[in-house]
Amino acid sequence: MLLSVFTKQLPVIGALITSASCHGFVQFIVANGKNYTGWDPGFRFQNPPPSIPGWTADNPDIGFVSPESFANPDIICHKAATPGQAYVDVTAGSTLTLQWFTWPDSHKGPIIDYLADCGTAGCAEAKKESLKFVKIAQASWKSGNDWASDDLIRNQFKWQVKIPATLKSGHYVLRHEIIALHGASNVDGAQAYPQCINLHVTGAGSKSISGGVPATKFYKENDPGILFNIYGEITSYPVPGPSSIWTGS
Ligand SMILES: *[C@@H]1O[C@H](CO)[C@@H](O)[C@H](O)[C@H]1NC(C)=O
Ligand SMILES: [Cu+2]
Repeated sequence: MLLSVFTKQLPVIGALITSASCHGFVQFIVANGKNYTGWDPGFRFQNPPPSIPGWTADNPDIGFVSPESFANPDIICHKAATPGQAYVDVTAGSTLTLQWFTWPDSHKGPIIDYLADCGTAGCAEAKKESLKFVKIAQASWKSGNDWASDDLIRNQFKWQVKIPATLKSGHYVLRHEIIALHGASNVDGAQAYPQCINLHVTGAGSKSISGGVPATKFYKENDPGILFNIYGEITSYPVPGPSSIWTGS
């Protein structure tokens, strides 16, 4: 399968993955009953890369973006990302499923979803620095040491995102992200795993996204939800990023 292609072609990188203990990426996206391919880090060895809705990223170690880079374009859609050339067709108001290729137990943290409107030009040529994102969903600490990431693992690495029913039809980038906090009690110890996917939203909605911000403005190294100790007794967790959720109402 995809991963075997990956290890067959580059055993050195395969070893690197093992030493980095293999974090994860969104391998499939299911919407309106169709199953689409996300960006697999192994696709970097295909020339040309496949035409898929998932944005490309330079992440051969299946790694993360560090808080040192939170003001850098790498935080937008992962390292050196370029736009996906296809779209996931999804009806406003429906729920799509993002299927991660594995996720480690240790990597506890929030799972956050954002949307940006690509405008009439569509997303395939989008300039990521110009995308203005709103948060559409967030899940984080639940109780004890149980986090949204544990829900993902319990659900066979599938995560569901509902597209707001009133969202007007058009082309959007879904920015789906897990922030792993296992090392986050140290400055620059948090790990962001953003994944971008192009959506073609259809339906009768009429609401445009408003109040979005560039992803380079989401987080800072010292935000209370970025510099956070998950090993003490937790009573609350301040989810990082924009404080409001865009619901389309
Ligand atoms: C999507 O397709 C892949 C590859 O065929 C499969 O492994 C995966 O289970 C499918 N996902 C869903 C939710 O149907
Ligand atoms: Cu990891």
